[in-house]
Parts: sequence; structure tokens; C-alpha cells
Amino acid sequence: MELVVTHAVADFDALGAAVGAHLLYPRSRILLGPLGAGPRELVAVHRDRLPIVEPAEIDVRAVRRVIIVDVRRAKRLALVPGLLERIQRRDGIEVHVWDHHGPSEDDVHADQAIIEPVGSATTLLVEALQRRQIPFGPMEATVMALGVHVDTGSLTFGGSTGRDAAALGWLMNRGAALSVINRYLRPPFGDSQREALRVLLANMTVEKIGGARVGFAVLDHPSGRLDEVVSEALALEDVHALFVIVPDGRSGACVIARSRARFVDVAHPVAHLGGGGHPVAAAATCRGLSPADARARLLHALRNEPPKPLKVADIMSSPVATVGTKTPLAHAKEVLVHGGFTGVPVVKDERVVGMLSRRDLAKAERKDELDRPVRKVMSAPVCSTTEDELVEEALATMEQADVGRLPVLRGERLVGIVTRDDLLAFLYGEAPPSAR
Ligand SMILES: [Mn+2]
Repeated sequence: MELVVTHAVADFDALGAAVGAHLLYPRSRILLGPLGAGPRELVAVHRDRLPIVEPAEIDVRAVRRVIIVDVRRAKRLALVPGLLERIQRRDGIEVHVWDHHGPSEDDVHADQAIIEPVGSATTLLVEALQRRQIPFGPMEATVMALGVHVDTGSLTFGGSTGRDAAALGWLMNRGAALSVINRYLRPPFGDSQREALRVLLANMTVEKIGGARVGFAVLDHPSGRLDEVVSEALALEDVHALFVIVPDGRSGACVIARSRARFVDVAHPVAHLGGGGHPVAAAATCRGLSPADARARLLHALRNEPPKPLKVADIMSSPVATVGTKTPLAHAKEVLVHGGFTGVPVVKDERVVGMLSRRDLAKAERKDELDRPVRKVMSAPVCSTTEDELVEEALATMEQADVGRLPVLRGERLVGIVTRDDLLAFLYGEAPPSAR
């Protein structure tokens, strides 16, 4: 007997990868543990077309090969009694692993391991199916496409790769049904999700950790599709990451974590509670730990290794060339041209009172007014930033004000400047212009 297995509370990536594995290992059957809400609804309708085996049908001694997908930590596997012991004893059982998570201490030993850092585990199976030209129908293509969509946020999460996009494209060409994908990917909220969202937002507290805003919410009771509720809350609130904790059974807690900033890795604190996942989405189920204790431990883990978002001080240029309000424009032009600046702050009594850009100068030059003082053509008031501000926030200021540079102030004193070039280098992960 060959079994395809995955993690408990299987999501669509687990299910899609399992369906792909069955195509790749045609003698196998899929063993599913508890399912997440979306997969549960899909399986309820698709059950007869999926090669699912019930736990009661399995003779553990007869299992010759186990294909583990979307997981390899012993703790997270959804198995039948006795099977994990046989896997760990390497007792006449061949183990194949297809996974895209980082390593952990309790990873099972594999005879064959395909472990690559792509956005979804399903992608790895799809690539193998493509290489071996294995045929399948629109139903299988659809379930696998859902796997890629869910784990990559439809190719938008950090960690999504061109390989995920190529796999998804190939599945679409193989007949993946968009109407079915949309049905299961973004079902409308029901009353219980709306209520959970309301309570979550009302209970949320925000902690500042290492400059990042991290939201925490403890809910009184679990609700269906809570992971989608958490994602929705993250989209609504001005936080970089969100941890939601609900009771699990009589003496346990469940954690669902989401991040939208690359500088907050939620998998790391969640791993302290025995959970796992990815930098942008992680979850843990903790036995014997109250929701309040789980919250305290997450906070402790985060404070021990705080996020390190880039701040304005990390990318600003200094010292800054300036001009005075009374400086003639002809002289200011020389400062700009010689320095290669597109603009300079205008300073009076050591306070920044305006900005003078090349555009302001060109306008004056066309009117033959370069003998006038700077204050006549400078732009004011000035949009500024501070050294401690996150680069993300300076970027938002620049977007909203549509200005090309932000003077950096400490109190009233000018200590640096951030330009469009600096922020573009940050956006595209380039070396800052000042270091080039
Ligand atoms: Mn996955």
C-alpha cells in the first residue's frame, strides 16, 4: 500500500499537492486528517472523484511507501496510529517528501526529498507532472491551481516565484476552472465570520516592537475560516503583522499569524509555540497553553528578536547642501549643478523654510529672473521626515505629497535628506545611491 499524507488542518496547498502526488504515484491513495474549512467544502462535493482512503481501511503493517507533501515535521503530520513510529524506525517503509518549508528539528527522514523554496508545495508536484507528461483532467488542474493560489496569495505573497507562476499558467492551459477556483478561493463571509471580524477588531491591541506595529487579538471562541478573517483584518488595520489567538479545546490555544511587511517574519515567533509556516503566514496549535499565555510567549519571542525595519536614518544622505532665503537664484543654480542635486532645502536661522527644485529654477530662468532671491520661487511649506521614521512611512509621505525629496529633521535641525532615488533603491532592493 502507498499513502499520500500531509499536515493536519490541510489547506488547499496540502490538498493540491496530495492530488498531484497521487497522479505521480498512481498506486497511492490519499489519507486526509482534519481539513481546513475551504478544503472541507471542496472535498464534500468532490469526494467520489478523489482517491481518498479512510483511516479504518488502512492496515499500517501493509504500508510500503509514504509520500509526504507540504510538510515534513513529525509533529504536524496527520497520520493513523502506528504509522509515525514505522516511519521513524525506517521499518521497511520508503518515505518521499515534497515540501517547500524551511527545516526543523523534528523533520522526518526521507529516502527521497524534493524540498525547494517555492511559493507552494503544489508547484513542485506540477513541475514533475509536466516533466513526465502525465495526463490529468480539469478537476485535478483546478484543485492544484487552488493550491498555488492560496499559498502564494495569487502570486502576490513574498516568497512567490516565477516557478509558481509558470505552474499556475500550465494548469490554466490544462483546463483549471476559474469559476470553481473563485468559488473556493474567495467565498463571501457568513454571519460567523463577520462577527469574528467585528470582535477581532474590537479586541485588537497594538504593540510597537523594534519599530514595527504588531497587532494582537485574543478571541473567546474559535470560528470557521478564521484564517480568512485574520487576513481581512490585516488589510483593514494599520499594522505590519497580526497575531490572533483563540482557545483550542479545554486547555489549549490556536494561533493564526499574518504579516504584510517583509521585516516581520511571523513564522519565527510562532515556531516558539511549536507551530510553523512562512514569513507572511504561520499557525500553531498549542496544548496546555492558555490564550493569554500564548500571547505572552509570542510577545516575548518577538521582543527577544525584534523586527528590524529600515529607518530613514539608514538610507538618508548627509550632510545636506542648503541655500539661504536671500541667496540669488543664479548662485543657488550653481549649488544644484555642482552638487548634482535635483533640489535643495532652503534654510533661514537654521530652520528649513522651503525647498528649491531644478524645476523652480528652470521656470525662473525662462522668465530671465535668476537675479531674484530664492524665497521668491521656493516651495513652502515643506514636507519632512525624521531619522526614526520607517522608510515605509517616508515612502507613503512622498507618494501622498508628490514631492521629490524630504528633509530629515531632528527637532528643528536639518540632519539629512531622502530623495526619490533613495526610496526607489529601497523599493527595488538596490544599494542606496549614497553607497554607489
Ligand atoms: Mn504549502
